[in-house]
Amino acid sequence: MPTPQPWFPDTHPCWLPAARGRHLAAARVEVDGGGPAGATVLDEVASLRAELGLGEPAADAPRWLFTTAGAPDGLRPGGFAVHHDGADRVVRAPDGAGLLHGFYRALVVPDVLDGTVEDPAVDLRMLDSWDNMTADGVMGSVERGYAGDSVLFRDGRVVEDLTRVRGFLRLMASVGLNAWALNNVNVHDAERGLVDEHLPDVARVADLARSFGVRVWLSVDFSSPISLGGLDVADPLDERVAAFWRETADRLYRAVPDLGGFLVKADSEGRPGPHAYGRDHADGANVLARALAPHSGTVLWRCFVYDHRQDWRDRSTDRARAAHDHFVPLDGRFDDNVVLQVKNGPMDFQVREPVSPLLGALRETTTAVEFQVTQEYTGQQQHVCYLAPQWSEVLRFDFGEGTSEPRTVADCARGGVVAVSNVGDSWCWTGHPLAQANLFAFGRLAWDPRLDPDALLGEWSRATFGDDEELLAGVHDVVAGSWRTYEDLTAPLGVGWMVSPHHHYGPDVEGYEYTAWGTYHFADRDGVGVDRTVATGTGYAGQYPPAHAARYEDLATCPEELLLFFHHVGYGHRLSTGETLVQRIYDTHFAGVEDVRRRAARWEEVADRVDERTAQEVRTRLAEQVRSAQEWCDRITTYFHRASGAPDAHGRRIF
Ligand code: GCW
Repeated sequence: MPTPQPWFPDTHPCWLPAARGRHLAAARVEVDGGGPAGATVLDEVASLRAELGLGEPAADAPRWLFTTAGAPDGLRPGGFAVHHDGADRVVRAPDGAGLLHGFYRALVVPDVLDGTVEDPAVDLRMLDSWDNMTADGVMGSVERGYAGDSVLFRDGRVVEDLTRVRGFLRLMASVGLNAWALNNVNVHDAERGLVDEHLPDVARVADLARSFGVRVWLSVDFSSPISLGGLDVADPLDERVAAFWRETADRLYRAVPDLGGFLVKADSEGRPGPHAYGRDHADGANVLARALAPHSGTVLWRCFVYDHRQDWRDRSTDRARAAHDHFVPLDGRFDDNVVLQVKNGPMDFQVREPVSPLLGALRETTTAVEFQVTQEYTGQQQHVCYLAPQWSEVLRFDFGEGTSEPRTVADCARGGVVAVSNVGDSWCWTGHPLAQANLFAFGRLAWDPRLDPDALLGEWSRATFGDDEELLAGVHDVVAGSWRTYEDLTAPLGVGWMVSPHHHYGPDVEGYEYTAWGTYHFADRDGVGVDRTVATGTGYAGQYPPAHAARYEDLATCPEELLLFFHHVGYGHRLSTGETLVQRIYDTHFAGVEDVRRRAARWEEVADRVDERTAQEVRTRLAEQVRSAQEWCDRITTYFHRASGAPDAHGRRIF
């Protein structure tokens, strides 16, 4: 008999409230096959019944059969098909993960239609936790985490009670995610031991993850051969180093036979890597890949490589170019089980960036795209900022435009769709209750990049808040379009980084201007923006295929939302809508504040329709969002007013 898992009494159920599962709880549910993940379906049903106070179903209740027998040909792992047979339902899948995905689909969308076939677009759908085993005074135990501390680690070890971990895995599985990197890509002393002294704990987590159709990955430190192996080098071409990695992999796979593999941040922001030995990223990735290959493991090698000790006086170096410059020459040199993990943009998860040209440039190397669900640069779960429209835009971006071969980012990223998690041990999992929408939508888009972000918002809110149409309309008005609002307030026309250094919350127009990070906007008395053209600038625009390169190169055809990313533009320059550049900057900021006020007021119209705690947590954060929006507006309008001397056409208050 399955053990009813207590729901997590003190936590928010997210988009999986038991009340939505009455049809499943009241049914005769049978599971045929599917191993541990199949068995979880029965656990879930038992939990639903326990929570809803329902006993065993009546003998003539409708039947839900979950079976791995007779799945349609061609369904990918994790996929499922639903068939109606009178009042009975049959969910067929090739594996247990598929059964579980079908179950959760029926929980989120209770009237799942006859003939539904859901097939994931890509095999690797992953969350990367930036969780550390110990907390620091600044960020707690999650780097760039805004939802409390790690659900997995505490006081230097994996937590004993995995209840919250289970809840997290449930959220993942319910939106079709199937891979989880347990620890931060910045691997510190404590986490090195995950491949070693903490391995039994990793195995414990992997067992649990397996029952949710999720495989686990470990972030490893490239210098482990020194710190753990007692060698004097970590040179990837040194046979002793290769042996260290082989032994490490062998040990790991004895404990976790289905380990996904390694996630690696190397030669990036000071992390160790192959460059120290005069080797390149292919050498570095391949030594790990060869250790993992006998176990069918994969190396996810991050391409977030740039000079973080740049001299701001040096106008010839452009951080945006770096990933493409480093990795394109290596195309073809990576082993088959290496996947290059590329951030969605060339800089770093800004609210607006062009799509990373590297995503379309690697023809002989498997590529994965990496997004950031945690809102490091997008309001840190204090602001409502629904990011699915951004991810959707990236996934649909077509490198093949102007040619006969469509090549969207979703087509190119065959190696996986990955994101940095926004989850912590906060009451509602994501700090801001409405940030749950981002986690939900990320999973769904990884599953099917063609899904419409607005439809996903509707799907999420209905599952979370129920069928109260007035409430749903209110939630929609508070959340929809909030990405654009954050952009309007913080990143005019594609210029980024006007943010407080280090913690990245709130405005500081010149905070990054004279630093070593390669993050400049070059505002002066005449204009603002970075000339990245081939003709007169850094040449970054030339990293795109011809149709895109030409469009970005020309001030007249460059999309306005990216104008200042590609061009240094005079304040008096007339935009398509007729106003000057500086007037647009004023207008979007004043409008942004109004927009945030409207969202806060809209919440008050529906807040009494949700539970008290959610109402209050959202209210508090919206108040902070209003304050913060005003701060952004005041600082940026004032800065550009002082720089340009141009009056606001509408005579509004600038300081
Ligand atoms: O966005 C930046 C963050 C770092 C992070 C880094 C990365 C994990 O500011 O905190 O480190 O990117 O992606 O590696």
